[in-house]
Amino acid sequence: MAKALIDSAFHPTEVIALLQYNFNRSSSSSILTNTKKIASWSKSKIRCYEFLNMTSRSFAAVIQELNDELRDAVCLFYLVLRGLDTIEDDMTIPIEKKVSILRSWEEIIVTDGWNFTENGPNEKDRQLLVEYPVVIEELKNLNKTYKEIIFDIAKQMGNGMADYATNAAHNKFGVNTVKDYDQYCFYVAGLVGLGLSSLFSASGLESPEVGRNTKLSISMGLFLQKANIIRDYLEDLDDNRRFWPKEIWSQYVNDLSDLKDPEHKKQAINCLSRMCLDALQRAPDCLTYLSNIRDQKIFNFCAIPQVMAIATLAILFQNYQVYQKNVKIRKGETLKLIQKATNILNVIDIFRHYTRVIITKNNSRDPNFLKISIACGQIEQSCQALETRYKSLSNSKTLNKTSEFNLFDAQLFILFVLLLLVTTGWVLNLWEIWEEVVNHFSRIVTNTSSVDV
Ligand code: D9A
Repeated sequence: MAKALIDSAFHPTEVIALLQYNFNRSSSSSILTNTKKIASWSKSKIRCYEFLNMTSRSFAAVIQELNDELRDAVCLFYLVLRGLDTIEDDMTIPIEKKVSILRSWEEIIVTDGWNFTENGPNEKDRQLLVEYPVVIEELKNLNKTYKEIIFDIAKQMGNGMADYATNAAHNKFGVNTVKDYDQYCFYVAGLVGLGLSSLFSASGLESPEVGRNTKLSISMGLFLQKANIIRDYLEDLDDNRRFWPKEIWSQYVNDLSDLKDPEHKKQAINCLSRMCLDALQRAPDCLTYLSNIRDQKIFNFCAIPQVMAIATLAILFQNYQVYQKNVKIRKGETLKLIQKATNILNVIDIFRHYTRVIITKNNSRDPNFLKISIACGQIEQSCQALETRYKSLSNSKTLNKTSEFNLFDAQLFILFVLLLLVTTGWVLNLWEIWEEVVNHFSRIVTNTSSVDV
């Protein structure tokens, strides 16, 4: 908390968000503290939610806000994916074994009592796989439609991951072409978007259209995954994972690892721009997707990761530190984004803001300068079009935009300075009155003393 406050010291609105967050923390974000609600829950269901809460707290919190039925489906979908990820990620599992598990994931998740205890001790979700029978048990309780969606995605993702795990060239040299990069991201993230959209439509809370528009759903996953892959360059390279496609980095350096070499600084920045450009091209689809969402809880769940991704891209862009350390958005900024991302107009504002940050950082000497300008222009255009459509639609109805005070840092700063001026003026004024009083009395004293003399 103290570090977060110091990081945000020059951003008063973030300080406020941090303080609010710490105030409200006692009214916890986990559903497990709602004893009335979970009184009837089975042990395995409670354990599933415990596992969910062991992952990111803020993300787990928005999942738990979803409507009850959908919430269970999304929670289990998340744990099914997390299990798969934990197998794929673990470099200590022999390849044949890994591939056989990945390929049979669809059967595994309906096999009573299946668990896996051979993860390396450093695998952070090791315990989930040790206790996997709780997930398998709870999957049985979902309705048929949800189950079918989850099994179908599990099957495709497991097979896609297995293809990559057995691809010798991929293991040695990493992702090759931009097309391969898109395909890899499709397996690990695009499919998640597809699965979730199908679950939303199946719940009846969203129209069938949300599930049918596959391009938009895939972009939702790709945008998040690509922002992560750019951010995690250093961490992934240290673990010998190479997700940046050779087709891109080979235009700048001879080996992916050369990018972090200070002697290639200029090339590294240009390569980073090219990677950001690739990710930014997904942003208009994400905005369109979000504009089609009707349910408030689903909206929050979908919008928060997206606004974090655009904010992340904005600080990564033209930032050489990507090659030196783990660059992250400030905790205060994150909280502010979470608070604000509750309706499409606010989300449009946020995307506009960070797009402008990127435009300001864009460098005319960068080989991708023009393409980046165009990509940003397209995001702004989507913002404009969706805003117009939304405003004319809700003109007659009550506008859903929260009429909360939205002070900017600059405005707050000015307010602060004014306050300072007023108080100093007041203090000085008091001081003058005080001086006068003192003068007055001293004159009386001197007068009386002169009379005495
Ligand atoms: C998501 Cl069920 C993810 N991934 C995320 C998180 O958001 C997406 C994994 C499993 C599920 C959902 C997500 C959320 C809402 C709607 C979505 C969607 O599509 C319509 O997925 C596309 O990152 C992982 C993939 C990108 C691989 C899909 C958000 C999340 N954030 C992390 C922050 C981080 O940096 O990883 O997990 C966190 O809060 O810890």
